Order: sequence, then structure tokens, then C-alpha cells
Amino acid sequence: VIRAEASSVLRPPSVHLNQTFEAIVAGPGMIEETDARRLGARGVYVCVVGEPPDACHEDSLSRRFGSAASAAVWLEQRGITGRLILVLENASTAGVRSLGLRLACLGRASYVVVDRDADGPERVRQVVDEQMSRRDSGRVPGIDDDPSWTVVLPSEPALERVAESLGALGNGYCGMRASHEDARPSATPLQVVAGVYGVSDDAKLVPAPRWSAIGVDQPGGRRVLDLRTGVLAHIVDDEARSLRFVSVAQRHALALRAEAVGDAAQASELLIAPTAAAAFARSPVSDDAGARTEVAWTVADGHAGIATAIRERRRASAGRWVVERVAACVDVRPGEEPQTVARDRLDSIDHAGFDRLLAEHRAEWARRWAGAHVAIDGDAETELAARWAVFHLLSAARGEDEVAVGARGLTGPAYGGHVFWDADVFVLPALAALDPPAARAMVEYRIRRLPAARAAAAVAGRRGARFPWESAGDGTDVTPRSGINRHGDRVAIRTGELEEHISADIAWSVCEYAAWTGDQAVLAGPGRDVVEETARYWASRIELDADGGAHVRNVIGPDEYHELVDDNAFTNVMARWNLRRAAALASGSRGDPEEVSAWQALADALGDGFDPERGVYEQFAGYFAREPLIVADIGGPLIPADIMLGATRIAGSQVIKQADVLMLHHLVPDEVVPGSLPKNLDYYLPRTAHGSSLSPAIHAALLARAGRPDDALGLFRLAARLDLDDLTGTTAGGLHLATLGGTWQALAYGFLGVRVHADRLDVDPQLPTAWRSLTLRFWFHGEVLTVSAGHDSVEISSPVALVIGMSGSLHRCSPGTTLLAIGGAR
Ligand code: IFM
Repeated sequence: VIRAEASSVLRPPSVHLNQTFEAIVAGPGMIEETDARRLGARGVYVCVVGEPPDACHEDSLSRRFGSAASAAVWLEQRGITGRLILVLENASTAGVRSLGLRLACLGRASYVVVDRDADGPERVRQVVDEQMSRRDSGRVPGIDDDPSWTVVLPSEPALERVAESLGALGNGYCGMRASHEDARPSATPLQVVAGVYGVSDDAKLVPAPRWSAIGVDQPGGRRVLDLRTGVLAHIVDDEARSLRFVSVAQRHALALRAEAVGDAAQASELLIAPTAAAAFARSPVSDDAGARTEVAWTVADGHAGIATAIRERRRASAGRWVVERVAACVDVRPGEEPQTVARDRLDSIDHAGFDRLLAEHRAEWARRWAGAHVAIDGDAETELAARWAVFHLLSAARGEDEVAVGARGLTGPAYGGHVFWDADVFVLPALAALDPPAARAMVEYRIRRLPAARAAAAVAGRRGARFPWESAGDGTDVTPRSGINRHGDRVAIRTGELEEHISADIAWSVCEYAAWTGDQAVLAGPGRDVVEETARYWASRIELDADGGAHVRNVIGPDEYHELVDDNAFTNVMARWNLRRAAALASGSRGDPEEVSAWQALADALGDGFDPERGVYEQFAGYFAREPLIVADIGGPLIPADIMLGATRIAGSQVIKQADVLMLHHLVPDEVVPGSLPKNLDYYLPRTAHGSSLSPAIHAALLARAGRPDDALGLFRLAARLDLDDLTGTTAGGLHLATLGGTWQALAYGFLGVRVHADRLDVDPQLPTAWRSLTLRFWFHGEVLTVSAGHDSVEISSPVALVIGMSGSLHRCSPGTTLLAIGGAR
């Protein structure tokens, strides 16, 4: 990075540029017309710093921008920021500095002052020429190493598998772990395509051919994940580096470029068989004018397959080698010819080429962040962790067709890629706000599996639809029936049979999606079928007493330490909500009035375990009589209490794994007794081991809602850093997507107090003392809003008029920015 000091003359060739600037912002008059055209034609943006704009050279590209401010914004929208911009100024250093202060994207730019009357213009040309020659020789592009947007992966060999998860890249279609480009024994490289599952062997995601092992060891250095532009860089030193990305602009496209000094041996094969079991085949490598091409494919159970086609070019010049790979990763349907499908995609990807793919990819990430920004003033470490969470949420799903978001997304093999309630309750609400089309694709995944859920209900002798606890390709239940525990013993897994709340959770997520997006069409069509069919299931699942009491017996609630319980409060209240919501959707339209009133009556009869004397919900029938153990007797939070004290002891106690009753306060606050949150928090928090990664973020959200933001902060940081610090020791198997979704939810629902309604948005900020402000940008009813809360006021920016509920009043906000005082309207 150029670090020239401000001076009257640009420090010339002694200035060592170790990366290609993506943009050069130059002062008026410094670049001749012909040069401007020449440079512009070659992809360098020449913009103007300083006023007046009419001093711009008539025919230069600068005319397009008018001012440095608009130039900077234009560049930022293309993912070009900070150190990737060289600002050259011929007015005053102070002018550029003040511009940098006003514009975040120029705040980190390198800048120099050129004396126009001396040899400044010539120096500018030298810098530009050096830049162009770097680009022409295909050097590895640099990244903006902004500490608030980059995550350095751990480099200790013992943490290699954790690092592979933390730096995983994905576009919702395919995902790959951040494995090194050489094949290290400690590594577990994996590339998968969302929704491509095998059938046998627990219906796991099918591993794709590996495409990024270039056969060259570049030891040491830093692996840096650039969240802003979605690239993974491996930087050994000025001479050796690599950069790769999974394109978010073209879902099949993958690209990698690496360079180093010396000679690189050519790998004989470009694609490598994944280690996990799947039939693997390859075509012979073909060589056409130095571009080597290969296609390989994996097939599981003879039906689900992934083909990868790759083209590699190696250049060597001046003692340096550069390897460039572009690849196409495609799912192959039965009857399709893998070679043809992948090769066709590759040809069009290769036609675009590495630089254009990267430019499109960066621009798409810039577009995504424009609707998903997170800033926490006063807590840089947590801010980075929150951005990292949003990055991986946005990488997990895509806004087309349908998308299956597994418990670990596309970042690792744990749980075989199966879809749990993690997707519907934890990830989906975040994506409904950050990337609504991606959330719609997640809803679509469930809608298309409604027939399988109906069949499951029928097999159980019930009506309606019963969704599976773990779901993969066809929507049948793929929960394993047994597993090996940490002591090596085989134990029964009963969640598939008993954890039935998922059916109501899915109905809830469809409604939450509609509330965030205003997409009423989904609730008038297939989404309504999901809500009604699940209600129908509950209606046939609920058992009635002789005295008219309604019960759901023999279930597992979210707290999986207690199996085969009756009247789990969470299950019952979610079922009640499901019945009421279906009744509301059905009444007055095509609904059968008799069925609607039966749903309403059942909902009213269903016990919820609320004990009015204590003001606390009993988690299930008989829970209060269990051994009164609390977690502090065993250890700190995030402990697997069942392993420490044995599953039987814990099952007989009041220690619970994760938020259960309290999930109700988070998901359906209108279904619980008003004002019951504080007492239930006080009761259940000491009994919660957070043995599931799903737990801390939800408690953080609820503590903030209960007016205890400083208490919330500890659990929030735990959630935000759960994977970054591998706090559960399970991150090697992939990232905990539910925790990432919970992290965003804790910020939005918890600290900002956001609630969405059909016609308005409520906010009720509760910031920890350590934070000066919290800013979130998100989509609400088709528009991007920015909500920025401090301790005394909240600022809401919206392109359209909006009704905001705050402190018990409704505020009509005009388009633009509205400032509301917390605790009273202004
Ligand atoms: O869905 C969760 C569950 O709540 C706790 N055990 C792990 C599952 C997958 O993350």
C-alpha cells in the first residue's frame, strides 16, 4: 500500500506499490485528456478531488462524477474502498483530509499532494503505469485491510479446522471451506452445493470435487477474510499471496489467483476427489494454448451429483509465477451429462475472466451491505464479530428458487447439512430483514416439502402436516435414530420422533417473513397452506381430557435434556399460536367456519403451564418437582451439563439445555402473560446451561428487552464470538448458523427493540453503557431503513413515509431522517 506522506511532490518510484489500486482519484488537470481516455479504457477510474468541478478536464472521465464525494460513493458501491483508492490531490492536504473525514470510504485512502507546476503530473503517470503493468501481468489484487472489515483466521495448526469454518465462502448455492491451497493433513476441505443430498448414509450433503488445491505450499503468512468484498486472501509477504472468491454475482462461478517468486510445479490433476464417500470421476485434462481444462464430478447413491469444470492458466515472468483458476460448480440432475453441463458453464465464466468476475462479485457485496450494515460505536471487537455474523448469514442463502439452510450452512460437515428449526426461527428472521429474497427462498424450501409433511402426518394417523425435525432433499425425516456420545457409547436419538414444535415454528417463520417484507401474497397462497396444515396437525395431535382440558403429551421441547415430557410450555403455546393464526387467516375467507371455531376452542383449552402465584411458566408438567439444581453448582455458561453430570441426573433435575419457556417471550410475546418476562428470566437463567449454541443470543435479546442491557452484553458477546473463539469446541464442523442469526436478532429485536407489524415498525432501544450507538440497516416492506440509536435518541432514515411506534406513541416520519428522543416524542 502506498504510504506516501503529504508533500509538495509525489514521492516517485521509490514508492513501492505492492498491490493494484482499483481506482485512482486524481486532481483536476493532472491527467492529460489522452491519458484519461487511455487509462479509462483500461479500467482505471480517474476521478476528481477538489472543487470546483468545472475545472475538470472536459473529456476526462471526471466529468462523470462532478465531485470527489460522488466519485467516492460511486467507487464504494462497487466495493472499492479505503486502501484500494489512491487519492491524488493538487489543492491542499487539508482538503483531502476533511473529505476523508466526511466519507468513510476515503477515510483510509492513501493520498499525496502533487505540485501541478513541478513534476507532479509526470509522477502520477509513473504510478498509474506501474499500476497498469501490475494489472496486465495478472498480479493478485489486493484487499483493503481495514481492521473493522477483515477477520484474520487463526494460524495455529491445531486450529486449522476451525479456521476452515471461520473463513468459509458461499453464495447460498455453493460453499467452500477456507482450506489452504496445499493439501495439509490437518485440514478438512469441503465444498458442497445447497440442497444436493445423498439418500443413504443419513442423507448428507454430497461433497463436490475440490478445485482450489494448486499443489503449491505457501507456508506462513496471514489468511484474511475481507467481509466487505467477500474474498479470502492469503498474504505471505509482498511477493507471495493468493485470493479466492465464490461469486455472489454468478452462482456457479469460483475463482482463485495466486503468485509467488520462483518456479511452481504444475499439478498433474486440477480437481481432487473429496475425501468423504461419493463416487468420483474425471475427464482427461485438456491443454489448449496454455489453458488446461478438466471436469470432475461426484455422484451419491446414483442420483445426486455435483460437477466442477476448471480452467487453469499459469504464467511465469521475471522470476515470478502466477496461477489463475476459474471454475464452474453445478448440480447435475438425473439424465444430465455432467461434463457437458459443467463445461458449458465454465466457458461462459471463463469468457468473463477473473477481473470481471471479481468486479461483479465486489459490486454485489457492496449492494448487499447497503441493506445490511451494522455499526456499534464504542465496541470495535463486537462490531467486527457482528459484521462477520451478517457476512455468513448473507453467504448461506440466495434469493432464487428454494434454498435449504442447514444447521452449519455450507461451512462444514456437521449434521450432514440437515435443516432444523435453526433455519426457520434463527436464520430466517434475520434474512427477512437483510436479504428478503433469500428468506423467501427459505420459505419456498418448506412450501415445497408440504406434501412430504402431509404424508408424515398421515403415517402417524393424523391430519394436516407434520414437518420433520431434520430435513434434507425430499422433506422426509432424516434425523438419525442413534448416535455415539462423547464416551463412545451408542445412544438413542429421539428428537426425530418427539421434537414436534418444529411444525409450529415453520408456520411462525412464514408469518414473520410476511411481517418483515409485507409480502402478503405468500400468506394468501402457499404460505397459508403451511399455517393451516400445521394447525390441522395440532388439532389432531392434541388430546382432550374428560374435563375438557387439552394436552400435548410425549414431546421434547427446545430443552433437549428432558425427553418424553407432557405439556411442554413452548410446544403448547406455539401450537396455540399456530391454531389461532390459522383461524385468523381462514376466517372470513375460504375457511370452513366449523373447523375455524374448533381451532379457536382447542387453542383456548390448551394448557400453557403458567403458574400465577410464581408468575412463572412451568416448562412441562412436573418440572417444578425435579431436583432443584442450578448451573452455578456445575460450572459457567456454555457447559454440556448432560455430559458433565450424566444425562439421567440432568433429566431428573431443573437444569435445562437452552431457552425453552423464554423462547416464547422471544417469538410470540403476544401469546404470553403480559409483563411475565422479568420473572421468567430470573427463574430460568440460573437453570440454563447454554449447552446449545442457540441459547446465549436469545437470552441477550430478552435481557435487553427486560431493560437489562448491561447484563445482556456479556451473553451477547458470548454469542457473537461463539465460533470466532470456538467456545463450544465444535466450530471445526462448521459455523453455527443459528447463533449467527441469533446474534443479529439480539441486535435488532433485543438492543434496538425492533418489532414488525403489518402497518408499522416499533423501536425501543436499550443500549449497554459501553456502547455509544448502535446502527442497523435493513429491509422493511421493500425499503432500506437505517435505525441508529444512542442513549438519548434514535435516528430513523427512510426513503418513504413511515409510522414508527416508540415509547407508547406513534410517530409519522416523513421521507428522510427523523430524530426521536428516547422516552418521549419530539
Ligand atoms: O436445533 C438444534 C437444537 O435446538 C439443539 N441441538 C442442535 C440442533 C442443531 O443446531
